[in-house]
Amino acid sequence: MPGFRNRPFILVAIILLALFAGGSYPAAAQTLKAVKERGTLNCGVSQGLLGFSSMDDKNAWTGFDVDLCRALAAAIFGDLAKVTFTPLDAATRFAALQSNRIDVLSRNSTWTMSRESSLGLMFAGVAYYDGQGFLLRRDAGIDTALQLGGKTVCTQTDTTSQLNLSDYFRANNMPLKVLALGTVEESRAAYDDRKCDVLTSDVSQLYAERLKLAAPDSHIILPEVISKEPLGPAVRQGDDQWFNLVKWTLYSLINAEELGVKSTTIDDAVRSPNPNIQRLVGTEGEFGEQLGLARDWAARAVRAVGNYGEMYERNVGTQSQLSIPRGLNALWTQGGIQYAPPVR
Ligand SMILES: N[C@@H](CCC(=O)N[C@@H](CS)C(=O)NCC(=O)O)C(=O)O
Repeated sequence: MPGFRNRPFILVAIILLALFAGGSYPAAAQTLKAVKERGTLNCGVSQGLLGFSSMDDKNAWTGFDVDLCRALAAAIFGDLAKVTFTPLDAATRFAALQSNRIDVLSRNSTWTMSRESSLGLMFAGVAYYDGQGFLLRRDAGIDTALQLGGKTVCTQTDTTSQLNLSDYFRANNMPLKVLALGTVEESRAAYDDRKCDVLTSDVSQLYAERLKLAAPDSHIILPEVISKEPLGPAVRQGDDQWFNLVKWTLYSLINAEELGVKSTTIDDAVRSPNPNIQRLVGTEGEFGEQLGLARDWAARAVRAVGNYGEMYERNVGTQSQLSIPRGLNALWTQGGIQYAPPVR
């Protein structure tokens, strides 16, 4: 029989298939398993950016990016404390993800095409819609970025800020002197020492840096926003389960705000007759199980850090020193563009 003559070939094919299925498929879904076995989530954050990730006076990490990781830890373990933070500079942040040093990067990082197409990473969503701006001394007498020609501008290496800066000056035919430094501390110190006239970065970061200057009120942020900086959590490519878990945890915080579910009302939400709320908090459906988590994964996340709006206001909004208006980060129902697909 012809089939019999082909037996060695079929056997080899079966062995190869078994190796492929056994070796490569499960390897792709290893992150959640590794995190659970380790008992802690490894989260990459910035080295110190007020409102996003910095140490408070009790030496605890605090901020918007930090809370996103605490929400993940709460969703996975039911315990917001099961997370280890690794502070990373702009240059080493993506390598830390590639080399498995961290499970997720939550560090004011902009979602761009090349970071996905050439670094083997994926952004799980937009946690904060930002854009690049300019900060300078009020007494410089400049009120539009188009008057910045010939000025020395401080920026940080290995960031989108550095690239957008040269694009903007070139597009507007303005001469530019750049002072690109390795850390945010160095940029601020150089600006403070008047080694540069202007500081450029994501606007949210300018708000944070201005507060650290000796007299914050003597510095202004110009009205121009010269780029799109959609900031969000990044993961490695090739682990769809983990990607989904990070993405839907972020979305669950945004959906919770839209549904009026807060950290303080989560226990009432569990008894809600609203099917949208029931699916979110796990009293209906098996959405948590499908992510590899407990049924009440989203309720755990909201109980730990609050919904998206609570997380925003506490860290960077009205209840914080930064007082950044919600702007684009308001929900789509409130004039912003934060919009999460439904839990269904
Ligand atoms: N969103 C931009 C900029 C990110 C960035 O690293 N900005 C600097 C400039 S303020 C920063 O946050 N540094 C914080 C740190 O070095 O810890 C990007 O993804 O490239």
